[in-house]
Amino acid sequence: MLDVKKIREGFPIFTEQADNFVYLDSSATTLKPQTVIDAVDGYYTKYSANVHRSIYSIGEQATIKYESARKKTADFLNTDSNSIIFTRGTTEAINLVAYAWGRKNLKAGDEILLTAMEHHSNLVPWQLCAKETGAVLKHIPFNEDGTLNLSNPDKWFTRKTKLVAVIQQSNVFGTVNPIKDMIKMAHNVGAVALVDAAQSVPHQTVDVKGLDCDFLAFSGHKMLGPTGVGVLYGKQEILEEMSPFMGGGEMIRTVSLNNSTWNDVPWKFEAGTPNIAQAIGLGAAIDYINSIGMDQIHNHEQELKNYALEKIGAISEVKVYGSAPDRGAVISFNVENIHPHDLAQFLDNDGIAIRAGHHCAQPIMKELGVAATGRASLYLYNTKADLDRLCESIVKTVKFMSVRA
Ligand code: C6P
Repeated sequence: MLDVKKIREGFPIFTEQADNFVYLDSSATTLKPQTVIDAVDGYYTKYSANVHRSIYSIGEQATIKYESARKKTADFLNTDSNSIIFTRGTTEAINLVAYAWGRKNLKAGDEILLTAMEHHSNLVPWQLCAKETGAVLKHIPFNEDGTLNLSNPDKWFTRKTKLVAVIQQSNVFGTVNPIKDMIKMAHNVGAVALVDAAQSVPHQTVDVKGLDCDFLAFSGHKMLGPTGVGVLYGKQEILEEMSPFMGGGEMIRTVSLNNSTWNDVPWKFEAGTPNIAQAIGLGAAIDYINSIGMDQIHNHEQELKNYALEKIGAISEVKVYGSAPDRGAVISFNVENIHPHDLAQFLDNDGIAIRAGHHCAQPIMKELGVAATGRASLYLYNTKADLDRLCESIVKTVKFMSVRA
């Protein structure tokens, strides 16, 4: 059992905000513990120098801390440091692959296999790539319960499939997809497999060696870290073969007026002064998660999710989207006759933050036949009392709206 009271004491926002503050939007971004804020602040106040170039003490200190954040990230994913590229976030990590791998390796007629439940960040980069290369996009559909329809894998995984890019945990349904099986199916047809792990790495143990994925992307700010830092994991032999994504300082070995040679992986993909403070903050976030224990966090979230589904499901005016047996603590729902934006506004009046909108997954909304949904997403600092407050406020809003109708 997590000591949530103690955990909340380590998050200054709970002191700064009013007593009735309930945060249920961790899929968008998480709150930050003091240890992460201190790590970022410590870089700026104590050793604010550039990395990999400064031959003086604070420059060396900054380099050591930056590279040690890479090592922590690598250990967290069960891999080696040279497979970890710091990016600005999941979006940039996927774009890096679409530009630096996709444009070099895909040609007309090749198939890029995605799913119909991808976030825009794992759709749009491939649309751009397909337009330029002539590759064809295919999308595995989802069932009514929010699980992928994998009943006919041979239809999707073919000799033409060259890249499979799949979300590990849906940011709308919470569904945890059978990613390991899908990576195997991708490899069986000779395709490369990318995992969008933006919503999974913060909530469950992810072992890239065990999964055998070729690429995996996630964001620091969704796992207690700062904004402006994310990670692309790539198998080293694939990264070595790839051309750089962006050109500039850091990523070069030699430059002449007309030609350049490249730095080693992973620095080949980190052009310009990197996001030093943010990467160090991500390292502190990983320390924090390790100190609590990922299994404990996961179990706590699962317990809250079951409680939430039971309580929200008991409100007759509420429709919950998705009922996959294996799902994370993300619950999308609508309330009869109330637009989700109105609902979010009413909940905000009670101090409760949920997200309302299309969640950057417009194709899912289209399939569900709705413009938007409300969404409650949970993390280690949430409690059953938060969910009681959510349900009370929904019921109050339903009553208020029905009196006015
Ligand atoms: N989803 C949500 O509220 P960035 O913006 O690059 O840090 O993450 C993009 C992203 C990619 N994949 C998935 C599965 C995601 O959930 C997200 C971000 C947020 O659901 C903001 S739209």
